Amino acid sequence: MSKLPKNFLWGGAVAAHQIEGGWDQDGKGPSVADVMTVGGPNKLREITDTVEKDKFYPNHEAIDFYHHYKEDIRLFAEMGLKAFRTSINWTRIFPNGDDTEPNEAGLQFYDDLFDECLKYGIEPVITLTHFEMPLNLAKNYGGFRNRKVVDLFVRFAEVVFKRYKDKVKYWMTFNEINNMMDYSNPVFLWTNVGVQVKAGENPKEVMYTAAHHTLIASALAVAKGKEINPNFQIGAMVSHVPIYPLNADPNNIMLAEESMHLRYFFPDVQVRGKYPNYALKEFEREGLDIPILDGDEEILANGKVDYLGFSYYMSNVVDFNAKETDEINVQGKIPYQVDNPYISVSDWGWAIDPVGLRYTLNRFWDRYQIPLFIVENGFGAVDTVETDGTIHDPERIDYLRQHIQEMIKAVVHDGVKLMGYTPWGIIDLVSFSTGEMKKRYGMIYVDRDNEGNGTMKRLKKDSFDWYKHVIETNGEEL
Ligand code: BGP
Repeated sequence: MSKLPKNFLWGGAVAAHQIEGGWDQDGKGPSVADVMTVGGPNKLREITDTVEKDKFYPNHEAIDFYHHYKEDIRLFAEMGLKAFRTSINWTRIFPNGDDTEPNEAGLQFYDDLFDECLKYGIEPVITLTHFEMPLNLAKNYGGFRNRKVVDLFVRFAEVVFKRYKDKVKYWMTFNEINNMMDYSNPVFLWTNVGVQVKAGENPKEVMYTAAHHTLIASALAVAKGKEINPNFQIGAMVSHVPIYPLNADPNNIMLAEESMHLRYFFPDVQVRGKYPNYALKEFEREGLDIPILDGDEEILANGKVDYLGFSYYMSNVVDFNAKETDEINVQGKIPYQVDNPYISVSDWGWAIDPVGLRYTLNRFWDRYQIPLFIVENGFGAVDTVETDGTIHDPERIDYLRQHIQEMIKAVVHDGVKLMGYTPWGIIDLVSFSTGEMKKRYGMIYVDRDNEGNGTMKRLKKDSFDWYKHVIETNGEEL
């Protein structure tokens, strides 16, 4: 059997706001992530309007990567990573989003960070924004419901594209741009697009308005990036949770098919450069007034992405006999969702489905025929440090092994074109949905707890050596 390509990008992924800390250092301004307090399993994180003195904000210090990045990248290099995915904290560059000049100290930080990666031959894979919109743009502009924010985002993109044009080749515009489809969950609208729905508004209309502006911003950024460096590879990034029918009842097949529009809407626009008919029909049917301006069609058509990056953690199942629900939880429950009787779930209720990854890769490849990139996949679990400092995480290794096996089948057996694999939380970090530290993903442990105590010391877990060997053998030995 043939093998994974030699240049396959084995890596690890994080997001600036979940690791950096230094939230107000060297001129950085507050972002939407900096006013989110701690939640808990199945509880939404609380969004505060401003930083309140008596509240704990886990992202403010996170794992202090801002000061530990050299040590951490040395560990990534030891693991053999060929790619490191992170984001640029927008408010390090434009503290308020609408400042006249960028903040030089912020720009310098990423210069140093990328240099450090390149020193070890690690390719930076950069998300322009991973839930890090300037708080000022969310509060005073209404986030992406306001078209002015499109220009401010594109200006930010232009500044960083120009600055890092010789250091970064792989980019993505918005992290998990499609999370906002779950607009009943205020956290997603807040973190994705800086939007809060007001009483009396149609939340779906607000969401699609912000979605349209975000898609325009993404397309304009892609076009701008290609102008600055035609060799850039600029991708989309979506959260992908495939939706299966519970059984062979044709009603369920059709329900699952239709539910998948929730997942495909954003990549359909970003890859194909135009709105899919099912969305235009939905706008018409529901009388949604979306501010699509003259010229927008052209902008979308000129800003198609080069590749599709996606996160994959779990799958969903629907049954048309189930009661339609709009229940809000951190898993973003969809209408008609039921449990999958064939698979188990993690401690946080995430369905563990490695085959779903191969299925996803094939569905995406068939639909889009552009390179794919698995930029997040991982297992959140509680880890225990033994008295001798070792950390045994066999469940995490199992999860990753099974997913990598299915990924290899998709590439080697099915012929899917895949650029790389960057598992999520290569180093422990603040959980996005819960704000916890105890939901750990890393192969490197960080001594820091839910309350913000700990030495920040880094320790290798068993998965560290395991993944190192996987990379060394290019996936031959798992
Ligand atoms: C994705 C986000 C990440 C990340 C991950 C794991 O949705 O892109 O930012 O955190 O999920 O989720 P959590 O941290 O909630 O376990």
